Amino acid sequence: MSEEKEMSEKENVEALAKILHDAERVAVLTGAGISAESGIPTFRGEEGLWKTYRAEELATPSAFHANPTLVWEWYDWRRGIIGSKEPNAGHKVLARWENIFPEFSLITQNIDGLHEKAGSKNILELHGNIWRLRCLEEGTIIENYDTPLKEIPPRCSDCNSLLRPHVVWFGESLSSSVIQEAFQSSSSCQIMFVIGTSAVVQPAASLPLTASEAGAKIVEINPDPTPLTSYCDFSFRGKAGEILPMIDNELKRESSVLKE
Ligand code: BJW
Repeated sequence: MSEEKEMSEKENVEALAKILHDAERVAVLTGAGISAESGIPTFRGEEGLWKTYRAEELATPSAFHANPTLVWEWYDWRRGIIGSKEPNAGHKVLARWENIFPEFSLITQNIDGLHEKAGSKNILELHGNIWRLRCLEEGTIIENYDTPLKEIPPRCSDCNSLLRPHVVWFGESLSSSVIQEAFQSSSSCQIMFVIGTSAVVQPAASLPLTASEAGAKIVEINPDPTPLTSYCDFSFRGKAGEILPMIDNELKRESSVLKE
């Protein structure tokens, strides 16, 4: 990293920490990138899950209808990876922030459960959770942490119908209460962090635009630019597990200086 870039990143961190110190309403939208440093593959990009598997073969209701075993094999494989991983420094900073801002909203597109594992309590999981299974017939939802699953495809213990992952596939609606709450937090926050998402999947990608239109400052943390970058007040080109602790350390420093 050149000295010039290092300086400007440091200055950006300092400027952001000053704003954050006075903030009362903070919202965060995370995507697969925040879990990349924990060892969980992202979806798109060079190492993305969909370089090997085509989305339309696996993450749609019609794919599941056509071949539930194939889809479940993919989820079983992912559950095996996710189950062995731990939250990283980025997840941990966000868990801490829940306790320091008067209003803090953590909105995630991730289904891996790592925010919860890091200690975050109030999480809006837009796309569901890989550790929950839903009965196709009765709609009942169960938690299941087996890796590997005992049977593929798994079946409901009550009615023997197929269980499906309790996640949101392309063409499916998100939970209306969850997405409503996410838009509400986005439209009322003063600062919104957008971390580790390619910002191409709707309606999640519209949340930062809503925040920006309502006057919030937008902070992006991502090694690569995204369609949102031009709307951002702060763009950190780097890894969430490195940038978030830098911001958090500066925020702690700012708070201790002001207390003296
Ligand atoms: C790092 C890093 C590090 C790496 N630190 N960063 C309006 C317009 C156009 C289309 C639509 C629209 N409304 C709805 C649609 C259709 C569709 C859609 O958006 N399609 C687009 C692709 C065009 N949306 C839907 O179908 C949604 N349903 C819906 O809206 O219902 C109503 C409706 C339906 C149909 C038509 C109209 C209305 C549902 C979307 C469900 C998405 N589901 C998935 C799978 C979940 C289950 C599973 O995991 O198996 O969710 S798809 C997949 O993408 C997953 C993710 O949550 C989601 C977003 O991906 P994410 O998190 O951004 O990951 P990546 O890999 O894309 O990006 C990672 C980023 O991290 C990169 O930028 C890296 O650079 C970065 N990174 N390392 C920080 N260390």
